[in-house]
Amino acid sequence: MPAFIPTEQERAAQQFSPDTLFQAVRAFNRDGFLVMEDIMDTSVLDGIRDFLVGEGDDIRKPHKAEEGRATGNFLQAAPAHLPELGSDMLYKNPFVLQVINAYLGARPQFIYTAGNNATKGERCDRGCIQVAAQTVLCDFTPESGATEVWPGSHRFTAITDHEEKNSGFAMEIRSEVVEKRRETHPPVQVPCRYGGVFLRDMRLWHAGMPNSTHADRIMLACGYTARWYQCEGTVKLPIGTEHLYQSSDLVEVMSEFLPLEEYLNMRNVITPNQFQTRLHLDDGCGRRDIEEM
Ligand SMILES: O=C(O)CCC(=O)C(=O)O
Repeated sequence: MPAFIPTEQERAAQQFSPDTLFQAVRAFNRDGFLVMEDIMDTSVLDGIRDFLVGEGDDIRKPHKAEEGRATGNFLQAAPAHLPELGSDMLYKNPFVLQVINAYLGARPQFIYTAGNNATKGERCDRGCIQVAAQTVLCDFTPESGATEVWPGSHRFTAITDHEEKNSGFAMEIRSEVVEKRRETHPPVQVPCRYGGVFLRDMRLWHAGMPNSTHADRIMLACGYTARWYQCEGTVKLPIGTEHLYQSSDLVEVMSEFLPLEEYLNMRNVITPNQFQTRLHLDDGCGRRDIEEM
């Protein structure tokens, strides 16, 4: 599916036209993912990228238990403790918020930030559960480990398709279900240019893929949920940055401001309540901790 790229008029208005929005929302509903390119000036990302690449050299040695120890993949979130780098620009991109408001309903809640650095190696974490807006910090190609997705899988997947595998990090889709789907709707790796944003319905089957280049492949995700979903997750941020993370007509920031040291300890961690809802759902997935899944 080709990327959505704003026209000159849309860029000037910082909004897609109703026609483009219709096509974007239709494609997102159908496929479960959407790529938008040229929706921001990449110079706002250069400083964040350089910081993360440098920091990656220190992180990649002592891997955390839940991550790809054998593979080189690790979580690495936006540096909100260095506000001069502009991480706050990620959650308030007007094109992203416009599409997500149309897809999830008015004034979604911003409930987490995270990021993945795929260096050389294999990893796989097909999972299900909201919308992740992944800003890509280099050109994503099959060689550099562009995310694999299974188009349309968000429309039928259920908790019963999942099982716990060795990684213990997240549930994976049962192999027999995956192989059956492959026969008719095989997966694709989604290319996206530096500074583009890849939206993913979080029910969509997806996998991190090996990066065969020698350069880090980093994406930074902002997670949004529909208001009615009543998600328990909060965005962990350092005290002192409150003025940068304000709610608006387009988004409610579910923030939790922490002392610097606590923020730094939490920054690259996925917390158990991040995706959990207060709803009581019949299939049990609402109350299930990610650790149990
Ligand atoms: O980093 C990627 O390509 C995939 C991201 C992912 O698997 C996730 O955020 O759950």
